[in-house]
Formats: sequence, structure tokens, C-alpha cells
Amino acid sequence: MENPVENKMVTVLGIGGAGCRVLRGFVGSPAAASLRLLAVDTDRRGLEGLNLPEGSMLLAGARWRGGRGCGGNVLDGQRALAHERAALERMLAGTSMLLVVGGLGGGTASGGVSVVLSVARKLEIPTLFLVTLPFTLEGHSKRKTAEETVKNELLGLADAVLCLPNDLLFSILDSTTPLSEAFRLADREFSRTVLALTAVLRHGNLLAADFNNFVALLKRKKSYCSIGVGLVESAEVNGRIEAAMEQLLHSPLLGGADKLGEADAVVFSLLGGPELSIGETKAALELAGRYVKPGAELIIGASTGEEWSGMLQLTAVTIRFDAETVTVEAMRKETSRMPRRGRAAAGAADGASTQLELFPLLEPLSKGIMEKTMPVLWNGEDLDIPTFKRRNAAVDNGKLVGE
Ligand SMILES: Nc1nc2c(ncn2[C@@H]2O[C@H](COP(=O)(O)OP(=O)(O)OP(=O)(O)O)[C@@H](O)[C@H]2O)c(=O)[nH]1
Ligand SMILES: [Mg+2]
Repeated sequence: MENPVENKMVTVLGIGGAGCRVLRGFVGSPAAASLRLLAVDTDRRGLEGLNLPEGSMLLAGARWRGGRGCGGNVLDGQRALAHERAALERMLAGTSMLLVVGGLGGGTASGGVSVVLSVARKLEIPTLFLVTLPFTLEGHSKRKTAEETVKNELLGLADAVLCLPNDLLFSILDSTTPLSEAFRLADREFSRTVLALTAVLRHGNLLAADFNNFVALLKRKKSYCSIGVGLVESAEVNGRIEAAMEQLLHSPLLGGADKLGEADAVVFSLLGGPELSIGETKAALELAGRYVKPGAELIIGASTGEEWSGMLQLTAVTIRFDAETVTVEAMRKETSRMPRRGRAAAGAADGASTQLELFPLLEPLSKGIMEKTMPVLWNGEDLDIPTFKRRNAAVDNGKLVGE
């Protein structure tokens, strides 16, 4: 299948404080040389020292926000970016694929992503979002902001949305790790993952995976991801796959080795210099496959480039689908793709039923109470079940206690 972005311009746009910090992790690195990097913030400090070429940085809503950021106000973020539609169009012109990175929960990124997406859609640029979700300790309101942004502004509109919960950091780092160090590590991993994804997407793929598969997988429903990266800087082939895998399993945004085994889908990518051999690639993928549960979807990409000479990077993006946002539409599509034999096995006596046990990933949601109907799902609730039952409410049946 043709790779729509092969050898074309891939742009990484960092939005808000966290997004710009991730860019900082690879500005000037040889691996990012072939990417177009853009930074957008309402806060002057976010852009300071970024060292990007003229026209690649945008202080959004400067006259109105005064370069002081949005202080967590999503509407301000949205307005600030909406003022910059023309500038964004100019910056994104010529892009073949856009990867937007940022931290949700504040004002600029949470408010601005919808504007960036609408500009990208106008320019017909395939767009992926890789966003962090706030730490639990940041409080309920930030979390709510982030969740609402994903649900209302991105999901189903962007080509792919990968949410990376910041809490993953805590599951692997020692509790005495200073917060600044935790963020630094997270940003490093985040930067490396962005490079790995863009490298695989840009250079095309030496193996089976392609952009279409990746997008199709993520478009289906909201997903939570975690990221493991193992980077070995050595051209000495012996043992470097194992060393990279070991690092990957312990990397801070993976949230523990178990995440690989629990995932519904895993995207593995292997990057290396021209010395990367078929044997080494096969060994890496075999090793990676051992950690993934049977039946999980596996997308595998490998890419080589001069800029990766003497290095080997193994990246895993683990994906868990969020059962709550599964749409009836998505299920219908899945069901219609099932082989007839599968439908019969699920109990459709006359072959006409579309009982939803058919979609293996959705099993917990698949019990429609009416025979031969699709359950009507709303926010993860089956509306065919009376409200008092769904809410587990006590019902006064007129009887006295003990009767
Ligand atoms: N992984 C990671 N997450 C971060 C970092 N900084 C902030 N975040 C997360 O991103 C969320 C948004 O923070 P910012 O990026 O500072 O917010 P903003 O988009 O600039 O919005 P305003 O500052 O309100 O204008 C926070 O709630 C954190 O959860 C970082 O350096 N690394
Ligand atoms: Mg900010």
C-alpha cells in the first residue's frame, strides 16, 4: 500500500508550555533535521531559547494576552489561537503530515488544539495528536479539562489521538525523584517517541506497517497510550537489541513492563543506521512479540537512515482502547467485517442478528438486553437497560421491611 507521507514534509507542532518543551528535546538534533518544527504558545517564556528559524514560532494572541500565557483558561487559549488562523495556515502550508504535541489540562494547548485541527483539516493535512493527560495530583478540574478536550475536540475529528497519562511516571520512578527530574525524563522519552514515530512514517517502512494501518487503528476509538523507548548508542551489533529492550521495559513513560502485556495494540518501531541488518530486525521483533498478549494488534515499523548511524532505538507505543467511547457506528463496522462463521457462532440463529459479542475488544459492553438488536450505548451506558437498574438505585416497591 502506498505510504501517503513517504519522503514528504512531516511537521511537528508543539503547542503550549509542555508541547514546546518536548520540541526543545530535539531541536538541532540530526534525527530531527528532516522535520519541520513549529512552536506555538501564548506564553513568551515557552518560545524563549527554542532557536527555531524565522516563521516557525508563533506567540499567539500576543496583543491580547500580552505574552503571559492563559493561566489555565481554555477559552482564552481557544480565542488566542483563533486569532492566529491565518498565521497557522502560512506555517502549515506544504505539510504532508502533522504531528501535534502538547500537554492537556492548561489553557493554551487544551483550547488551541481544536483551532490547529480545523486549520489542518482545511489544508487537508492528515493530523495526529500526541498529548499528555495531567497528573492526578494536579486536581480534578485539570483532568476534566483534558478529558473534555479529547472527547469533544479531537476524537473522531483528528486522524489519530494518543493520550499519554502523566501518572505513568509515578509507577516506575522512585518516590524520592524530584518532580523536575520526572518531567525532564518524561520530556526526553516523549521527544524520542515523536522522533521514532515521525521517522517510521516519513521514511516509509521497511516492514508491513504503514500510516493507514496506524490511523485506522487509532481512529476507531479513544485510546490511552504509554511509551517505552530504548536507545543504544553503539554500532556493535552484539547484544544491542537486548540492551535496547531492557531500557525500553524500564523507561519512565511505559509505566512498567506489564503495560506491554496488557495492551490491546502495540506499535513497535525500530530505528537504526544503514548497518541495521535483517537479522537484527527479526531478532528485535521476535523479542518484542514475546511481551505482547495473544490477540493484541501489532503494528511494526522499521526504518533506517544515515542520521541514525551507530544507534539503535526501539520504541513501543502501547494502546489500550477506552471502552466508554466506543461508538455504535464503530461496532457496526466491526461487526460487518466479521466472517459469517463468527456471526453464527455468536448465536445468530437466522444469521440476521448483529449481537455484539462479535467484536472481541468490546466484550464487556456487548450484552444488549433485547434479542437481535444492537444495544444503544451512550457514554458507555446501555440505554436499553432502565435507568434505575443502570444507576443501581433502590426502588420502593411498597412493601415494609420483613414483609
Ligand atoms: N510530560 C510533561 N507534562 C507537562 C510538562 N509541563 C506541563 N505538563 C502537563 O501539561 C499540562 C498543561 O500544562 P502547560 O503545557 O504548561 O499548559 P499550557 O498549554 O501552556 O496552558 P497555559 O499555561 O494555561 O497557557 C499540565 O497540566 C501538565 O499535566 C512537562 O514538562 N512534561
Ligand atoms: Mg503555558
